Amino acid sequence: MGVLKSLTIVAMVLGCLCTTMGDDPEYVYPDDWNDPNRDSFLYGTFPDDFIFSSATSAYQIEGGWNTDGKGESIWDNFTHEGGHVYRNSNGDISCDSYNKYKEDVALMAAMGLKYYRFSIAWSRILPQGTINNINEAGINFYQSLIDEMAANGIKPMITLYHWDLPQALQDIGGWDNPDIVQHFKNYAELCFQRFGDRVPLWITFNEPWIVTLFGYGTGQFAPGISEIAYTPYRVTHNIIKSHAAAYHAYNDTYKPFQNGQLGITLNSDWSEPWDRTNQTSLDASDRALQFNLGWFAHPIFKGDYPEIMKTKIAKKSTAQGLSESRLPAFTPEEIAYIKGTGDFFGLNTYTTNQAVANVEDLSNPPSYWKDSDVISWQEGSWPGSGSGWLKIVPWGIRRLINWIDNEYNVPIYVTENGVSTGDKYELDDIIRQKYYRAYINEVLKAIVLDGSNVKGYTAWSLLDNFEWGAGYSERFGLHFVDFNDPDRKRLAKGSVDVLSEIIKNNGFIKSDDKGNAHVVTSYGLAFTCFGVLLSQILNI
Ligand code: PNW
Repeated sequence: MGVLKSLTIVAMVLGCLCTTMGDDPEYVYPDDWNDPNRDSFLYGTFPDDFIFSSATSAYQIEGGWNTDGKGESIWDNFTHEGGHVYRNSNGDISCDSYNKYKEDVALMAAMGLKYYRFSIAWSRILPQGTINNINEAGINFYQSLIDEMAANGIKPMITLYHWDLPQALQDIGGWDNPDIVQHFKNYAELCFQRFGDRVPLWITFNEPWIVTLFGYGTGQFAPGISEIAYTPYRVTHNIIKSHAAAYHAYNDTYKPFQNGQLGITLNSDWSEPWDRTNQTSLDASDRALQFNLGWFAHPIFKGDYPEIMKTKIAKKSTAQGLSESRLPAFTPEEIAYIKGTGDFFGLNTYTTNQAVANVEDLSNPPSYWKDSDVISWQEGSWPGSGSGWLKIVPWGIRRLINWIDNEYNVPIYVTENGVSTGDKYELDDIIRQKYYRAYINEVLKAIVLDGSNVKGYTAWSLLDNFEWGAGYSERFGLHFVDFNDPDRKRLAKGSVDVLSEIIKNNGFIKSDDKGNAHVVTSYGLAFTCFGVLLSQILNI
């Protein structure tokens, strides 16, 4: 009798527990993040004109590195040189999208995507980088891709520069030579002329912060130059001028009849103040963002570099015995020319850091890394991914969007967001499925709860691909690609279903989760009934 009595009580307790669980707020990361105010799931939909997209870049997926008249790029040169990339992998073939682009478009169509973000390989259409030698075969490739997309109702969001500078231009100094401004403008105009009638969204640069720091500062990425105190500031100066030149060309000559929008894509982690009750901590977080996003966005959206960069770098340069600041100055004419040259803010973001103030460091040798006087780190306990730098912190994207919205007040497109898993065959990519649901939900909160002006969300990436210095060892794809298969077969991962469902519903509809809640609730009811029944029989 004692056993039966306890069984009854257990059944009733379990029943009540399960029934209430069904109504609990949903957590996508229940074990790691459990702050209901911040982390509870939000059901709801995106604005009607919200854009869902998926992204790739030319060097990472196309292959065909020297096919049909394509010129060499700095990434061809850098990978072929050897010693820079994990296992000395390269993008010679990669996903072979140069030949398989129709399959790629079919994958997008199957997901219900209406936009696709890809980049043009500058040296495919201008093999030497300069306008005097146009490779029509390269132009035809992108025309065919856009045709195929149009046939499937998919519109292009085109990045002009996703890191693959023609080697011939690197040979004359690349982004460190001010002549690059005119070369970039010529290349951009060619793209506007040939493709612009069908392109609603143009992005001049992808992540110039990575270009200038990894390409010219640390040398981890092509062209492999490592000088961290002066060169990144000079290179950024030229990149910003190049962006502005392309914007004006588009705005004056093409936009009036092509009606597209042109912006730039900047990358940043959210910088969480270590102590939100401490002003020094709050300032450090803001400084980290100013030295990263503000470096590019302030000149473009507000005019000139952020005040904090100008004062800090000038003061340090003097202390370091220099006669002028390492941060170059724009003339008043340049400031006026650059200010306002963005129709939107493209944001690539993946993760979050914590920030705390460092003591002011005026010492030699100078370095970009010392200039902001911020110490950043990630908590070891935060959930990880296939990339060492990428910890999964869903709430960070919402805070970052709010920061950008407050700071610049321009339309924001999330142009990249996603997560890597390691190099193994895996189609049920639970980490990525949870990541997309959680991060996209935080974007929804930024719009619905905070009123941020976010116009679109882009998942990185459509395919597993060449992940720069990590080669093929980190997989970001919604689709698995077998790089040992000469046919480079693509297989949909589970995250394809998750994203397709979000796209179909234009957000998160409660009923699509009723399945789970119902199961739990009905288990609960069953337990309760069983308990009640037992108690009746036993007359307890
Ligand atoms: C972005 N990091 O790059 C790029 O735009 C993509 O081409 C790339 O594949 C994607 O993010 C995933 O990494 C980054 O080391 C590359 O911190 C490296 C870093 C961050 C972003």
